[in-house]
Order: sequence, then C-alpha cells, then structure tokens
Amino acid sequence: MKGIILAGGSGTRLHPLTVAVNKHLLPVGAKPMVLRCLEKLIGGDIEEIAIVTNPEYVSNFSALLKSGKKYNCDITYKVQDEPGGIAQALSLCENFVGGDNCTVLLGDNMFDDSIKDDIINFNGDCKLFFKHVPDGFRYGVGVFDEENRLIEIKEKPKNITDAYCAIGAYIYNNSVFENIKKIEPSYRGELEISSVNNIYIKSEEYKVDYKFLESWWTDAGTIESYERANLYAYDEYSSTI
Ligand code: TTP
Repeated sequence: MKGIILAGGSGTRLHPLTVAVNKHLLPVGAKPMVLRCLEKLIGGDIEEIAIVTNPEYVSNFSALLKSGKKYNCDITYKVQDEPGGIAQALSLCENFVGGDNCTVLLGDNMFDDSIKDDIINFNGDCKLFFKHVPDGFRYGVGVFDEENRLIEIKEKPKNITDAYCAIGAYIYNNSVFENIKKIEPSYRGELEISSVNNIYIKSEEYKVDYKFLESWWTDAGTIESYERANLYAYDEYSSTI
C-alpha cells in the first residue's frame, strides 16, 4: 500500500492566510495540518508516501518533512503545476503507485476515527468514508438504496440538508489511474474525484466498500472550518494533559 497526501490547490477560501503560505502548512493546534495526514498514513503501516503540492511550496514541505526518516517513512514530493482538481493531482502519482494499492488523503481533511484496519485489510477495489453532515448541499454526498448499497455520489445536491458526505479519504486499487483517464473536466474545469468514485460505484466490475465515521471530521478549507479544526485539536490536546 502506498500513501498519498494531496496538498496542492489554491486555498482561495482561506485568503489572506494562504496568499503566501500553503494551506496544509498552516497550524492546526500544535502541528502543521499536513502532519495530521502523515500520521494517519503511518498509522496504517504505510512506509512510502507521496505529497503532491504546488511548485512554489515543494521546498517548504521538504524543509518540514525532509526524507520522512523521522517519521519512519520514505517521502516523495510531486509537483502539480496548476491546480487542475483533486483527480488531476492524484494522476501525478501513477508511477509512484505502480502496481500497488493507494490510500489517498486530502491534506485539509481531519478526522479522529482510525482507518488503520481499513488500510491494512483492504482487499476490494475502492473504499470510501462517509460522515453525517447537516448541510449536504455543500458536499459530495452518498446516495444509498434500501439495502444500504452505495449507488452514487451526488455533487452538492440542491436543498439537501441531512446527508452523508464523502470525506477526503479514499483507498483505491491501481485501476484508479485508468479511471482518471476516463473522466472529463467538470463545469469548474477540474478533474473531480467524485467522477472517479462514480466510475467505481457504477461499474459491476468493481467491489466498492464504505464506512461511516463515528467520531469528528472536518475539512479546514474555510475560515469557519479552519477554526473548527483548531477547536478539535485543542480538545484533543487538553484531553492529554
Ligand atoms: P479544495 O478545498 O476543493 O480546493 P482548494 O484547496 O484549491 O481551495 P479553494 O477552493 O478555497 O481555492 O481542495 C481540497 C483538497 O484537495 C485540498 O486539501 C487541496 C487538494 N487539491 C489539490 O491537491 N490539487 C487541486 O488541484 C485541488 C483543487 C485540490
């Protein structure tokens, strides 16, 4: 299993915090955001990890994480020239992953549940993670049938409030790179990860598994959610002292 942290993008919703600093290097509690993802991957016994980021920030990430030796892993840095979407960022890791499976984390997502067993015991083609949210219209949300089979991910469905959103953690077999090649840019001009996930979900060829997170999850991509992430981190910290 290879690990991938996607830490490119524009971070415009966090301006001016992210004008001169990459979003994933901002502090959340006592550590930079990206370290939280790194810990999740290492916790799943992953030893080879790629970090995808913008050209101007590669040196900042390597200054922080270096070779990965301190974290008992080997880190590769990949450059995303332009922010072309999450799936486009992931496509840059095709050679890195080779014939292996990969666990992909969005660098601005934080959650408390362990995904160690999901990583170690992965034997399907794709595994997704969902969290209940009261504002489903903001996210890619899971559509399930009466037998709780996942039938689709719907992007930002209008008027939907209570829903299960697909969080930024995905485990894939290596067909993911073939599947990225099949998708077209969305109305935003980006290669969307929901399009890739829908290929897995809708094709009979693939076995897709999913899990609902039980504890907290947040992204940190807006001022409001960034503050929430810091509150969770503070609670976590104060429960250890
Ligand atoms: P988003 O929050 O959807 O996009 P963004 O980071 O560009 O922020 P904004 O919309 O405020 O401009 O990205 C989610 C995660 O995916 C984030 O952690 C960064 C990563 N990402 C990439 O690595 N490359 C990309 O091209 C995009 C769009 C996102």
